[in-house]
Amino acid sequence: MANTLTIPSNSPNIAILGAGAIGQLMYHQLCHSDSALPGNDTALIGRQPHTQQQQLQFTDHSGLTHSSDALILGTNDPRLAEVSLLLVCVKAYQVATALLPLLNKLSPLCHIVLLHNGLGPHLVVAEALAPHPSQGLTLGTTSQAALKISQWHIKHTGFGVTQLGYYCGSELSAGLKARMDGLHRDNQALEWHQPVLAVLWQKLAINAVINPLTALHHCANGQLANDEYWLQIAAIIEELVHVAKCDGIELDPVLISARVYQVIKLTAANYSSMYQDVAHHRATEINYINGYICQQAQLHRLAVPHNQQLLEQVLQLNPS
Ligand code: KPL
Repeated sequence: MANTLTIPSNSPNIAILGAGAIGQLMYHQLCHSDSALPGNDTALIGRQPHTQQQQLQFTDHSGLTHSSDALILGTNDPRLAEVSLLLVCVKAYQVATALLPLLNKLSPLCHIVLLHNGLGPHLVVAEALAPHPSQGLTLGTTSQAALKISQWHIKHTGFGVTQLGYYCGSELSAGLKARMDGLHRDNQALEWHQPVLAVLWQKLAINAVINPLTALHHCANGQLANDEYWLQIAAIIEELVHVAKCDGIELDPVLISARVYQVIKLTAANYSSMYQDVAHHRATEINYINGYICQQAQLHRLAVPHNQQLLEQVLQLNPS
């Protein structure tokens, strides 16, 4: 006898893969945005095969804590096939292992958004989506920050811009784009860029400077404004701009440098995600930040000794 699966009611329209600090932040922002529908159309996707209901806590920027009940979809839940928009908020090194096994469980019309530091996973995902052109891929990056207080309690610790742009396959529908615009709240900018890769290389420059240097020198972001780092920062940026150019992306080194120093200043008291990963003995995203620059440099037969050295030094601290 055939085993028919019935799709339970209250299927979410939007799902967030990755229930870390950024995944939960996106969840709270989408659920409480003006564009949110009555009833909850958003769920998180957990690591377990079974679905559960979970109480989440969110401490906002004014220190108020809100509680909400969230659906944590299991990886075997047939409601995955109803999801129209999948926001992938896992670390760069988890994208392939977390997302690829889910692809054949998703609707052929599902649109996927990658939101992580670094570059590289988009190439693997775009290749996996190539036989399914009705699915689409948007890439993005966020400078918002959140801290996990416990597994299901996060605190919003930093404002910042979220930048998104279409990459391949079917385009995001106007309705889903409007829903994503719900991330623009509490005066936080949400920008759409076309083409998107130039802004992702810009963010790569910020991470290629701040993340490894703070991890290696055990310091907060603000310390990198000191003169002693000036030459090294200039060299990292110069190499990155050269590689980007060979990849077809024109970046202005003066503007990139100004933006890097602006972020150093704006996040002076913060400890970068790589500093925190190293401090907690977790894998880092170095292979997708300075490692991606080295990988692309190799393709174009360019030497990038400063980025190469940072890659090797961080890998020595903490193999990733
Ligand atoms: O994105 C960041 C990170 O820590 O990963 C920056 C912008 C460097 C802020 O700390």
